[in-house]
Amino acid sequence: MGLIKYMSLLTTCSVFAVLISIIWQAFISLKKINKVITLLTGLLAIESSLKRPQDYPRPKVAIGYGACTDLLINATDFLNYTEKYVQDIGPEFTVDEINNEKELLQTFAYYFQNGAAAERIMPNTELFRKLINIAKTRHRNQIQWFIGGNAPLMGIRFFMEGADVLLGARLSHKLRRLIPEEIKIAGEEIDEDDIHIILEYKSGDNWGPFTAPRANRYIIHNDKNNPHLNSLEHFEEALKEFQPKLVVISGLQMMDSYQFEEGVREARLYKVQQQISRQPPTVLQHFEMASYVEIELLQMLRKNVLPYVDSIGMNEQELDNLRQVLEFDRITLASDWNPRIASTLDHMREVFKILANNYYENIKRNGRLRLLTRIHVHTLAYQAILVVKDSQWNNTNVSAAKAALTAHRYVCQTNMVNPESASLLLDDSFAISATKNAERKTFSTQNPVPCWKEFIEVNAQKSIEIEICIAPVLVCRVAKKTAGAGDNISAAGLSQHL
Ligand SMILES: *[C@@H]1O[C@H](CO)[C@@H](O)[C@H](O)[C@H]1NC(C)=O
Ligand SMILES: *[C@@H]1O[C@H](CO)[C@@H](O)[C@H](O)[C@H]1NC(C)=O
Ligand SMILES: *[C@@H]1O[C@H](CO)[C@@H](O)[C@H](O)[C@H]1NC(C)=O
Ligand SMILES: *[C@@H]1O[C@H](CO)[C@@H](O)[C@H](O)[C@H]1NC(C)=O
Ligand SMILES: CC(=O)N[C@H]1CO[C@H](CO)[C@@H](O)[C@@H]1O
Repeated sequence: MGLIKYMSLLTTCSVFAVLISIIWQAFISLKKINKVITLLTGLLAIESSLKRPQDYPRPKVAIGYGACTDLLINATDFLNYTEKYVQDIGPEFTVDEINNEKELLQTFAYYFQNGAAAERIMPNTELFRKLINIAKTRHRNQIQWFIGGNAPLMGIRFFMEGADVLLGARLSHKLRRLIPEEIKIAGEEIDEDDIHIILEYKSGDNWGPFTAPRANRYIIHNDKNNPHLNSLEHFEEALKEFQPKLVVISGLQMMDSYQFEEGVREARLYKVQQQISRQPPTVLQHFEMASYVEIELLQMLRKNVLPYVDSIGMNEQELDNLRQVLEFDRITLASDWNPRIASTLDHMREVFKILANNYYENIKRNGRLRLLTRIHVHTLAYQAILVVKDSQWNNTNVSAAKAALTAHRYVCQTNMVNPESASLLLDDSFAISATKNAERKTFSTQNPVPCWKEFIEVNAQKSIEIEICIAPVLVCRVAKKTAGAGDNISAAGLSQHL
């Protein structure tokens, strides 16, 4: 009897334990959803706080260079995992261009396991065509075609946010039809667009022994038009008449060295420099970074582009790469896919400091240089925007909130943000620097986008006051699309300043 009683007590206890654990779990997930709803409400309120009068003029935005067709495909289904190729790729692994299947699988394996966004050239046209054929036949029902290229994607986003847009690109008739009629095009019509193969994966997707830590994409291209910036001259002509408020420079990552004879690439970039340095000071200029892998090209950008722009936009990988180029003259391939806010901010300060110092050292000799006054870094978990105080960039808080909401809307491919399809990767508070005893800021109900001011010492004589805003991203749980997200996010953020 005693034993049975004891057993039934035990059963009762375990039933209780299970019940309590279920209630506890429900409580925890309710708390999480509550937090998401609170932040979402706050972000939406900030997004809609920017009220413009009815007669507010449509801001004019001009964007160069290039366009392409994106072929989207499921990466893990498409690429056949092949052990003998993928073995022994260490952390120091590098391949600049992809010439054969082995290099394709190796580079993919490398970025996939790091969850790092990447873009690589495949000079081997035969292999590139073969891959497109395999996609079109074996994966016929699975592939999707989209308009691609940084410039058109940003352009359409600006248009959707109420801007008048001029796009510098050569397009086929087919691709032109995918762009709103109202967007003006500077560039000739061409017969065939360049194609980019976008290999997409979700967080948790498996490929051989590897698992992706986050959703991302790996892009391969074999461009014939874009590397030469063929629309540059048309764009230049059109700019004079258009008189934009903002010029956006993007797509320069397509300028892979193998496409050019000695010196030709440098000459093209010098033309870009002339184009942007001739704009009147009232015209704002933004440069959109990308996945650059060639140190020579980055050095040319450092000379010809970065000193002439007011603003730069990039993701966490590109920030780390840019910082290493500026600081140590070397590139990094994959870096942390989910960096802490503190370290991202420190890297942004370093980039700002180096570029601002360059400005003050050289402005006497070259009056066309511009002080960088805005840096926008988008990561999976948050948006960080740094602006110089009293520069032309205002509404930084709205810009950060808008960028954060756009990140969710884009990756989930929905306009309505559903709290249940979102998760937060951030804690309630964060340190504003990785240095010891750094101040902490909090994401609160009253203030979901913390902003603050601080001084950055550029050199012994010069200290500049800046403002930083951080907006949390309600990370889309089931990513539908990541290619092009950065363009939508950057343009959405910029549009709020205009
Ligand atoms: C955004 O920042 C501006 C300037 O600091 C401030 O006046 C405004 O109230 C902020 N907007 C919101 C919604 O917090
Ligand atoms: C993957 O393997 C299949 C079967 O061997 C083959 O038909 C296909 O072309 C391969 N795919 C790629 C991208 O090489
Ligand atoms: C690709 O397909 C596999 C199943 O074949 C699936 O598990 C994975 O989630 C898919 N990835 C994407 C990005 O659709
Ligand atoms: C933004 O700044 C510009 C230039 O300083 C100013 O003319 C404009 O009124 C400001 N806009 C808002 C919404 O504060
Ligand atoms: C969610 C979202 O805003 N997506 C847009 C991103 O930009 C492309 C074109 O540039 C639009 O088609 C999407 O609707």
